[in-house]
Amino acid sequence: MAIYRNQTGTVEPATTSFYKDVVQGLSASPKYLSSKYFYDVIGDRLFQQIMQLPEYYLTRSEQEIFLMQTKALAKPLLHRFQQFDVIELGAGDATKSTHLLQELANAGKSFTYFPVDISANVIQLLEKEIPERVPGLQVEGLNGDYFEMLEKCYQVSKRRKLVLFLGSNIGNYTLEQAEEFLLELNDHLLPGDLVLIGFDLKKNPKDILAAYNDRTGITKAFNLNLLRRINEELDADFDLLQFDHFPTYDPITGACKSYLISLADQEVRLGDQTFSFARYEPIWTELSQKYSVQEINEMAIHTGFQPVQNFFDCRHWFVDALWEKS
Ligand code: AVJ
Repeated sequence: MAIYRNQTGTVEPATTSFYKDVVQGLSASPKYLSSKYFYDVIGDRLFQQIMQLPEYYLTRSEQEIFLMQTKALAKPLLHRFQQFDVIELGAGDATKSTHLLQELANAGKSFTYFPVDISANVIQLLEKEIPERVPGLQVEGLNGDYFEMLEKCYQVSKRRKLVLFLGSNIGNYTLEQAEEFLLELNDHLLPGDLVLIGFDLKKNPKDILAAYNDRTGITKAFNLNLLRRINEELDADFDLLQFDHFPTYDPITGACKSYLISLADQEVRLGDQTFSFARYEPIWTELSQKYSVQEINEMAIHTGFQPVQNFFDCRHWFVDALWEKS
């Protein structure tokens, strides 16, 4: 029996957008599922483990930037703005941004930090923990849609904004979707406002593939968790042993794609529908787009921003790009 409960506590999986998205993806050819559904409680926990993996360089590279270049990151902001707010889209545990917040607070600036996340749980934790890490900092967590919450920030204060979108979260968008997202972000800002966006850079394909195919199988479990979640919340009967994890990387386009591969001819039930999988048929589950510095600078211009400064880790594997709204 399905155990998905909506906010009124009733069980009706067939009406949720999760259900509709899954049916649409499994009815398509080739099949696909959206990586945004990776992040339930178990998925959050698996991603925490991924960030600790020796192969998963992204988190450590960006952490190095925030740790080693904190003053340089703060400088353009302190230079331009008398007063400002910092908004973080998809704040997560805010480990990286805390270094910058600390630096800005040390500079004697009083400002508000607005972490925005779709997880209410994450926001509750941050409102409690950030003031403990940065004493005196004003924190106002916002739980909901990125752009609606951005509008809310402007209602609360008319101060200049710095918007953080870190961790290569933008990599889950196709190039087209990323441009669309940045255009909409631009639309929600005022001229002179700043954005700092974390991009994973093109590099040796072996290093990229290893990051999405760790030896211990955590990334495989993370990918398969999507099927486990569908079983649990949408009344399906995927056999997790009959699917394998398969990441690919195309060094020309920079697209790192992960798939789940059906290991047998099989039928899977979802509610009252049945989906057939051929042996070795893939389900595309995730895009983790990699960029060149030139592509990033061009995207800034295309979407109404001016590149201000790129902050790299020592290996130039990752960049936090600072842009100003033109
Ligand atoms: C959280 C989207 C940045 O694409 O690298 C990690 C998620 N997927 N390992 C990424 C992820 C597989 C991650 N992002």
